[in-house]
Amino acid sequence: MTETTAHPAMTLTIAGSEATGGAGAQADLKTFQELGTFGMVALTCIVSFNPQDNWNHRFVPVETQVITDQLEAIFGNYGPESLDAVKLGMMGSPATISTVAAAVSARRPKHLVLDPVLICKGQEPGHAQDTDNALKAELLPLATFVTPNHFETEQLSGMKVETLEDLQAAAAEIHRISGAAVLAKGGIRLAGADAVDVFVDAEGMEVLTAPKIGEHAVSGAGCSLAAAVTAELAKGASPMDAARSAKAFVTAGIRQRVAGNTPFDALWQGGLRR
Ligand code: PXL
Repeated sequence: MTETTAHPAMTLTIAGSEATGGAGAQADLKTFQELGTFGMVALTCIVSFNPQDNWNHRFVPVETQVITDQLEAIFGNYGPESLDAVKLGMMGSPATISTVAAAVSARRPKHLVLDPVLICKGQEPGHAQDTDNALKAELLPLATFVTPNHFETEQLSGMKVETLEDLQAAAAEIHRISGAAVLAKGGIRLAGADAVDVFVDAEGMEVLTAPKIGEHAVSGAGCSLAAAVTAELAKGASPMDAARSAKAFVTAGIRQRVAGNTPFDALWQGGLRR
């Protein structure tokens, strides 16, 4: 038997831990593995749901020096040119955003997928305006692909989104201000039988639809979607094809979701397995 060195596509997520395995870095890493890439994680924060307090989030930031250290280890080991695609998930504070922006802009990865996590399920919108502003000012300009949900689409575009036409206009606006490919997710938030997302890049616009599976948001859908886009881009897909594959991955994972005691189920990344 001969030994060889494997050359899988290399993917990194810079994201928060969500201990129950539904969302965050755990969802990203499982998605990376499921889609055949070599996954890496630099943690930005640790989220622990609180069963004694309505499953609210307990949030602990990782010290900025420790974030820098993790990225030094990763990029030192493989070299910036060896990382095929990098995903940015939950940052949680302006200090974390500045640290990550500095580290990433120094390495210039080919694909930088920004999941602009502004709030998590169960949190009140609008409590972290300074984080939203920092994300828009410092990370959005670096992104090559961005995956805002309904709320984040409104925040980033400054537009109200109630219809598919609104979602298309807002996605086009985010593309205009960022230059990035945009996959704006209507999810369960727009009326109608389908979960509708809008993809737009310099080549044009496409509406992606899949029948809604229930009326409840599923934990990990947004994280897994952006991670699947990251994995597909790392393997060489075009942004449009990455968006289509990621939507199919997430739709299958929502169908095969896992239930626990939280008020939301968790997507399972194995949904496309036969
Ligand atoms: O789903 C957004 C999200 C991202 N990252 C972390 C989270 C959550 C939501 O709970 O905890 C770490």
